[in-house]
Amino acid sequence: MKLYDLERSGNCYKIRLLLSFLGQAYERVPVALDEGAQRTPEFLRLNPRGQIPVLVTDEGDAIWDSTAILVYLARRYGGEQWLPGDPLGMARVMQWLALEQNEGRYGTARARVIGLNMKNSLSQTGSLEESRRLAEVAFATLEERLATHSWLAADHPTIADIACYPYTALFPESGFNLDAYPAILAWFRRLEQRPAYLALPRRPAARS
Ligand SMILES: N[C@@H](CCC(=O)N[C@@H](CS)C(=O)NCC(=O)O)C(=O)O
Repeated sequence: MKLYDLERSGNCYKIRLLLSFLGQAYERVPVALDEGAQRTPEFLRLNPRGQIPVLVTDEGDAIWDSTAILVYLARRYGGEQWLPGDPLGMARVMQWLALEQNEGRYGTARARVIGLNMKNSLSQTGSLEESRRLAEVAFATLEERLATHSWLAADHPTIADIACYPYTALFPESGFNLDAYPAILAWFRRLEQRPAYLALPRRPAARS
């Protein structure tokens, strides 16, 4: 397998974290976003959206979008653990993946990149106020579940936890802490204590 990625990308980190939990070997192909490598004709043949991560499977199939790649890896290598196959179990996971790609991406992740004054395609799509409002919806939804359960979608970690973890855990880098959400903070610690956990790609000047 080949993963087209970049160390600092939270979406790429989701894939690296699942691959680590699954114990799967893979080759990393760095994509220099700062140099526009995601817009070359060669890369656009892999992902017409011009985004990382992209996974090329052992059979040579290219899969783009972190959610799709998590689904593929979970079912291909993870049995029933990371993405249960029963209708309700699968739906329970998918609802958290939807939260991550909506309130997570346009709330938590965007509030962070705007707060850090990062100029990238995500930070240009909306305001800090709108992003923080959505981030609070994401945090309240996570906190409500985690106040009474250890994991988001089942009684064990799934790709729901892997998808929602990185941008939530990186959010304090933008200068706002998550102290109002003790269940979320306890969930970070549970995930971070698991064997084969991979450290988050924190910014050198990170505040927490
Ligand atoms: N929904 C996509 C978002 C992917 C995404 O935003 N990737 C960023 C890096 S974290 C990227 O490639 N940005 C390059 C650009 O937009 O030019 C996913 O989950 O994979």
